[in-house]
Amino acid sequence: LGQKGKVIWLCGLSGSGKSTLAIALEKTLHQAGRHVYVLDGDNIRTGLNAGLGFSSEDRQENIRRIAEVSKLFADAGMITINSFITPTESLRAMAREIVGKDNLIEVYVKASFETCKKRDVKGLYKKVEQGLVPDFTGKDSGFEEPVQTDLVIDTEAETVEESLAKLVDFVSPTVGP
Ligand code: GGZ
Repeated sequence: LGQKGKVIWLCGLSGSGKSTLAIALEKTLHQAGRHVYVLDGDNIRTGLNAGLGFSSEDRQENIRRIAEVSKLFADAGMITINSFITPTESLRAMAREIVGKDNLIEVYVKASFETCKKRDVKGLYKKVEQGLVPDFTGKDSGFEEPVQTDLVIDTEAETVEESLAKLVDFVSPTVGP
């Protein structure tokens, strides 16, 4: 009865390309008739998690709540695409535990700190340089590269089109119509 929900969890540095891929994947799955929704900082950190910052405790609570919400969405038959830095192995393990390992596909959107800094799509890295962003991931706050992830998308080596094609090919067997 109905379609089975899944959570596609994109992790990686700020500026690595998570949002771009999340939105492109959402469009592709939507066009294939799937009920899909993107969760990201723009709709989570402004609302549900408005009180949370970037200390390790707050990041943990951020990810915990997001995982719980995604689990509910999956129960409701939705595909959720999560776009969050999710900087540590323990946070990623917690998310997998909460959502359930069979319902979560983890994707590492890979780009180095230097590359993200060069791109600086939102001007955030400039502010980081000026010392205006405390606990910034990759600078004063750590980022652990995922060691055992389901898929790595290297946005330094691939075009957006190539990355999207890889992502769609990978997730389609599990979420496709
Ligand atoms: C990292 C920060 C910080 C700090 C603000 N460190 O690229 P963006 O700008 O638009 O998205 C980033 C977002 C990261 O939030 P997450 O919820 O994904 O982080 S975590 O998974 O670690 O909980 C970035 C912005 O917030 N931002 N301050 N100090 N990113």
